[in-house]
Amino acid sequence: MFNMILFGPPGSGKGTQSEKLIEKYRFKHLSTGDLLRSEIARKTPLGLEAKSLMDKGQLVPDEVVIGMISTALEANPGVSGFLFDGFPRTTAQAEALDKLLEFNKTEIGAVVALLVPEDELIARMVNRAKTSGRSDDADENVQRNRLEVYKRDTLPVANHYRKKDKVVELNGVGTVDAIFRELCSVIDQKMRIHE
Ligand code: B4P
Repeated sequence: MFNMILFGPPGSGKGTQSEKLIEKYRFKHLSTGDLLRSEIARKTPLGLEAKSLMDKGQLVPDEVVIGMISTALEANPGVSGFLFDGFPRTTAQAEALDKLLEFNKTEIGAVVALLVPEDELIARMVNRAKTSGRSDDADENVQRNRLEVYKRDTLPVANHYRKKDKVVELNGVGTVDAIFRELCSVIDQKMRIHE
């Protein structure tokens, strides 16, 4: 079993690349952003709480997302690997994930971080707002807040995995296909080591 985390700031292309990776490697895709948006679409109590936080560019509480991931892991026994997209976003989430995986006698094989400059991130989110219908994309103040939250709460997650020697950094600027090729070459190499 090979599990990986696609790491990067909001708008860095995690969702975009995940779609291509799951097709090629048949990972089970676990995107906390997608799981939360599905709760919002179904107007569940969790979704209503999450929406008000996401619309301000804030993170949803750790216990909520950890609970969602724990349920998803239990619901998918026997898969060849998980691709975590947008999770973990805090050190507490990373520690909880490590424990959940250890309990299931597995671990994270690689953390691939997409590096994209801030101006490019804002430009992409402004562009995504035209078609995504996502209320958290519509306002530049919210986008800036998401980047601040990322620097404060999420960047430390990279250090958590750096200490375990799991992080590979990739340039996230370029065509989607060129970035995908680079990603595949890192994953193939990590999978060979993991075998
Ligand atoms: P997410 O759904 O994770 O989304 P994201 O970080 O905004 O975007 P992503 O990196 O996936 O970018 P995409 O491929 O779309 O989070 C949304 C919110 O949910 C968070 O702010 C938070 O409130 C909440 N949340 C989620 N997980 C949580 C957690 N674990 N804990 C707490 N709260 C959580 O790419 C962006 C745009 O760029 C797209 O338009 C795309 O077409 C374009 N693009 C992609 N690659 C490109 C390239 N190479 N060149 C040019 N454009 C590109």
